[in-house]
Amino acid sequence: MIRFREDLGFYSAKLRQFRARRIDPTLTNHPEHLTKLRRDGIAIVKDFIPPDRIAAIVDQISNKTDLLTERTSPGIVKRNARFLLLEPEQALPSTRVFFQNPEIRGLARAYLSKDAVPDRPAVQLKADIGEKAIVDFFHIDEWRYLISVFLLLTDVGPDEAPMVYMKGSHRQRLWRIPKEREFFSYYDRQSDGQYANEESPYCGCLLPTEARRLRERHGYSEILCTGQAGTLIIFDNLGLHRSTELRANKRLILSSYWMLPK
Ligand SMILES: O=C(O)CCC(=O)C(=O)O
Repeated sequence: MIRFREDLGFYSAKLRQFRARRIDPTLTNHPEHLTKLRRDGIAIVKDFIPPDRIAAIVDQISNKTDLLTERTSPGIVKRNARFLLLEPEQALPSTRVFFQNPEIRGLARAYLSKDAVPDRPAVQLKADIGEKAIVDFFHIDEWRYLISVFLLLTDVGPDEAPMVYMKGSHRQRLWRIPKEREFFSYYDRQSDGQYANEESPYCGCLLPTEARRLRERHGYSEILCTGQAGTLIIFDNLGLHRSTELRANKRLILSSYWMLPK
């Protein structure tokens, strides 16, 4: 009985999301990025922000925070093998070129809805070589429509912890229903962003064998999200993706989610 009520809750919440989503290509000046996002679940845009602006952001991160050194400032948390500086915009005005970017806003709204809103802006640093995380397993992030936008602030090659994305895996397929259903009951984030319980971080994760079978069955291909500083990566979090461990240097990015209003 409880299970049935939960199922009903999940399916009606999904239906509400489905109704609220409106893809509208007129909201973006970059239909080519929207086409990729819709087709592959991911779009990577080289040279999105010029080098002088990237240098200004990195300078401000070094001068106004201790993210790159001691990492003791309030607002810095460690999660999934990375340090996050949450809500950075006020302390780091140079980041507005990303967080207030009209092209990103247009693309996010074109993909989700004209009412889509940004969420959880952060500076993210991966600095611990060889550290592993649960999100190194292929996973989806949500049951609701959600996209992530990353701006690379350092060059990210194969050794600098590039994300891996399974192109095409954001599409509606039966395999995702139990995964999304799992999120609906488990993945209740508290207001401070912490996970609701010890099991929640595993929600949405696949074992490597399951991921391989899905890739083969559906013909998904993997893309390694490398790029130079200034590259923009925008992806659908309902598609399968995973982080990789840092093998050299560091990876510094700005990140933000976009979602339908709650
Ligand atoms: O940071 C990454 O490389 C992967 C991010 C990820 O797995 C996520 O946002 O869920």
